[in-house]
Amino acid sequence: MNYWNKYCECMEREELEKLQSERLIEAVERVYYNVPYYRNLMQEKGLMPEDIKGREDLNKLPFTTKDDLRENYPYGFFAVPLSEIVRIHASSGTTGKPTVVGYTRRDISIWSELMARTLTCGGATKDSVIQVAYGYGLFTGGLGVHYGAERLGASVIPISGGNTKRQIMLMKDFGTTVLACTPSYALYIAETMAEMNLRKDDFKLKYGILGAEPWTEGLRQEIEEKLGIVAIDIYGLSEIIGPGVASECLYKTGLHINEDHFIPEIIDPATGEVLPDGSEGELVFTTITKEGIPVIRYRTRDISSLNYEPCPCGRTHVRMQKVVGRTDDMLIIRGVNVFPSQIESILIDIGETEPHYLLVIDRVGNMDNLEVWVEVSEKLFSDEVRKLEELNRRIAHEIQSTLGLTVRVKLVEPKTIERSQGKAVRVIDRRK
Ligand code: DLL
Repeated sequence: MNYWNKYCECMEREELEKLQSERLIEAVERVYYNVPYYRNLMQEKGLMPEDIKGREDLNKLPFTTKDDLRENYPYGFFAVPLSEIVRIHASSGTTGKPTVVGYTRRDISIWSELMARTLTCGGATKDSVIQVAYGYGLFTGGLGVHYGAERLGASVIPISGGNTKRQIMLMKDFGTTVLACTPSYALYIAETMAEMNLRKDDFKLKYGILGAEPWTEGLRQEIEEKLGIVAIDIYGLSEIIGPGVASECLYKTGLHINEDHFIPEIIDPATGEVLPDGSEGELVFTTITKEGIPVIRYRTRDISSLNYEPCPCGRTHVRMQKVVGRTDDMLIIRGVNVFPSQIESILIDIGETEPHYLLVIDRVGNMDNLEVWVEVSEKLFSDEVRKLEELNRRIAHEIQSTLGLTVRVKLVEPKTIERSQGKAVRVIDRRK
């Protein structure tokens, strides 16, 4: 069994929990003195940093939500001056504004370390040739894996997502052994290979380091079979660090959370109550070493459970069950996080449509496809085709430039979209 940092990854639980407590105390001090948002909230609750004596006091602290981050857009949660921040990433928010996260030099170094662990956990070594086909840019996937792969000492191909045929040609010519991308893109790559009359034996691929979206065991088997690889699930979110929060080992029985940096909890999403080990609920994380944007009890909205049983791989860090769903309406389409409300505000801004829309998501040849149906007025519908085409293009273009997602827009006649008696049904997800 390969470890990147055996000492940290296989630490006795007692020692690990002691370390978590020490780090939590420091983190609480850091946010109290440097982030007015947390200081105010703690003062309102009559809490001083000294009241937190260890991880057993975690549940005295308030939760943080994506909305809290958004309301303090862009830098309200930063705990250091901007001059200490060396990198900024962002992820989708529920409205037009993204959630912004900043990293100090030390944060980047820890992130690289955690990604080197993640890659090693999933079978990569310094001899690997790692093709990073996660998107580079504000999304944390590309650069997160990139820095980890360099820290590991592997050979990194920073190709980013897209351009699939060229991707495949380079994968073959460069002798890529590890593919890092979303599971849906891995499958798309496999299909494109088949269309190009290439067989899996034409490649040197061994492992897939896949994540950023939910995927089933069935999809894993298909990817493993079609690409001839071992496919590993990795999990993370921008607000916590990006990828590098948790990853499967080669036993594939849950994802080890990097507990020396993040303390996980499972809560009842309705009441906020902490649930006993093994229960399914909403995953919550507290970052205990982050400097740029430390977060306390961040509600991920992801549903999972925690398993503290020892893992045959020897790592002692708790395993989270593969994410089974979300408590909110966030959709993940080809790895891009999308809230229906974002599309709604784009449509409202454009203003030439009726306020009735429907998002239809399907998996066409294993690629997620989003079709946006929008009703237009009777008048517009009877107007020239050219006008409709122009509107269609504008909506698709606005969505592409705001969300970075290519969608198909279908303008429909008034009253085409079924009206609901209760809550509006805005999404039909046919992927399930
Ligand atoms: O998706 C970070 C990441 C990049 C993870 C590359 C893994 C690989 P965000 O864009 O902030 O960050 O999206 C975070 O994506 O709350 C989950 O809902 C979902 N998600 C991420 N990984 C998984 C996974 C990155 N392995 C949101 N399984 C999270 C299921 C996942 N859902």
